[in-house]
Amino acid sequence: MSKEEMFKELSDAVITCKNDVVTAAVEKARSEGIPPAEIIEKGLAAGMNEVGVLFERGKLFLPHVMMAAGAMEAGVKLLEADMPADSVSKKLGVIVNGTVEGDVHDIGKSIVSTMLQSAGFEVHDIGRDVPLQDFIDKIKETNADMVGLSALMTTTLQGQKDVIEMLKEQGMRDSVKVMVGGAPATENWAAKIGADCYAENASEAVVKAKELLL
Ligand code: B12
Repeated sequence: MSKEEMFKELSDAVITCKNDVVTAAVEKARSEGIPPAEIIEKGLAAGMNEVGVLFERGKLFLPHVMMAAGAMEAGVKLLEADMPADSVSKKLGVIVNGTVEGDVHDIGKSIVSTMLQSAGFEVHDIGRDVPLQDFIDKIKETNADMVGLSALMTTTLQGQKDVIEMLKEQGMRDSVKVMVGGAPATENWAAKIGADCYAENASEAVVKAKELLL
């Protein structure tokens, strides 16, 4: 089976919403030596995006989306063991990552955390629907070099801007880099709110974090 066929199988497995089908497809791809990051981004996440498109067109309903999200999470969990953070080498930097207040979407944010961690960053994932002040508190507590702010809805994007304003007000803006992401965020939005960078997906987040912190 070619790599492309394997990615299609992973993507279709997420669309079927069945955890065991996803697990089997992940095991197969893994045994073929496909790197975990590719299995996630080109296979599982592609399937989840397809679910999003079908949902937006009214071809699928919310329970289906929730089940697909569960199946995707099961697949990612399986791969997390393959991407251990290198605890021996010096950490590349400390990153606080979370989804802003009012927003419960966390699949993409969690993938970003996993990939940053496996690239060698110390990641503090503070979850979803996170009160904005909690980002500030966690940055202080961990002496973070960077904060990642995820928002999946146009209505919660504003939270990214608000955190930047709060960092300024509290005199912390110069000591922490801000990376924003999530489907409605864009390069333009990041520039407009004064973020240090925007990344479209988890691999790009790793590249940009390295650019900014190393
Ligand atoms: C799955 C899903 C859900 C699941 C979430 C499960 C979970 N645990 O996350 C459930 C069913 C719970 C859900 C609920 C809701 N959802 Co919803 N959901 C989606 C869906 C279909 C897919 C999102 C997803 O997981 N994609 C797959 C992942 C891998 O991609 P991703 O999240 O984009 O992440 C990647 C990048 O964006 C980036 N990234 C993400 N975060 C970060 C952070 C940083 C720092 C960086 C650098 C990069 C980065 O990297 C990731 C990996 O590559 C989207 C549709 C879509 N097209 O996005 C709607 C969508 C986001 N939901 C939507 C809505 C409206 C809702 C609800 C209000 C219910 C409803 N009426 O549909 C509630 C929200 C409640 C709330 N207060 O938050 C709307 C938002 C519309 C808007 N206003 O903009 C969307 C766009 C669907 C739609 N068109 O209506 N949803």
